[in-house]
Amino acid sequence: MKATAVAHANIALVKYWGKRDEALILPEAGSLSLALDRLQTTTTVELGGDRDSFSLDGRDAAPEEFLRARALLNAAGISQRARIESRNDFPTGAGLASSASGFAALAKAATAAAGLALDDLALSRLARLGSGSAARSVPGGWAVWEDEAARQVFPESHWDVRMVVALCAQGRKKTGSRDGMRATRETSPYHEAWIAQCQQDLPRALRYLGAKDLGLLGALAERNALRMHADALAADPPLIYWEPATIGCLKALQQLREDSIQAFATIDAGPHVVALCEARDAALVGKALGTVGGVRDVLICAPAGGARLL
Ligand code: 2P0
Repeated sequence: MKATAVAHANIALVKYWGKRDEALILPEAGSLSLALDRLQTTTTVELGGDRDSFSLDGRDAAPEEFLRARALLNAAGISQRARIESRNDFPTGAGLASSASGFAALAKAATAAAGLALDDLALSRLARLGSGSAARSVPGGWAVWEDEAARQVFPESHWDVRMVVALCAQGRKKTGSRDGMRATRETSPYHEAWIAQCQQDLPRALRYLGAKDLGLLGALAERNALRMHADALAADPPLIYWEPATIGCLKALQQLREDSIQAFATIDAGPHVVALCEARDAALVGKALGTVGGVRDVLICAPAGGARLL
């Protein structure tokens, strides 16, 4: 009746920004991500007792998170009350995809606690009901999510790249991804073009990933992220997720490329910049981003696998 699971956050190179079904959490276009070793959530679920509880990093989870967790348990057919304890080893709610690792770990731990043996596809489908991007943290490695569940397209061992995370602000962002992508879809005049772009980008990105072509994959991922933000900036009211340090990091990566270091940016619905580079360049890239004004910390992450029980 009790189980603990670990899952890693993932960062998308072709991004998910728009739902075709709000209730079922189905994406308008496919996305591609990599799970990261140092962005990890550990969740324990104990069933039984007389009420639900959900603590996140030692505090009561927000009501919305609580409702999403209960909806996920209900969808798995778990009617017993649950005590959920979850810990992130990275900043929560700051645009570092903590909901992805969080709901993937919850799906894994809760179903194990209930004695249910779900395969990865069924587990991914379940995690998706907590948060769309959580579908990709279940299989881990390089994952594609297009419909009800995400699947791993290459294992974490496929390619020894790094993602260097530059933390460009502290604290929670003002507009979460769920509200942000809905507002963008409803009000940005560029949204249709954005979705068409993702439909072109995903098959190309998979080809470049298969060929381990960092120059092509990185450039595609950077364009994809900037176009997602162009779409969000065009919403009414506009969604400005960046801080000055975000621009500083983009410029620092441009300079590195002029100096023949291959490093490319992606940015989620928050201010932080994540740079994709070869393992051998990661320390240099980390140093360059660490000296940008306003950058608070730099985390060098390697590819990670899927959700697993401890
Ligand atoms: C992604 N993001 O592909 C994109 C890029 C943020 C920017 O997936 O409403 O928290 O729970 O499905 O999963 C974050 O969105 O949103 C996200 P819901 P979610 O990684």
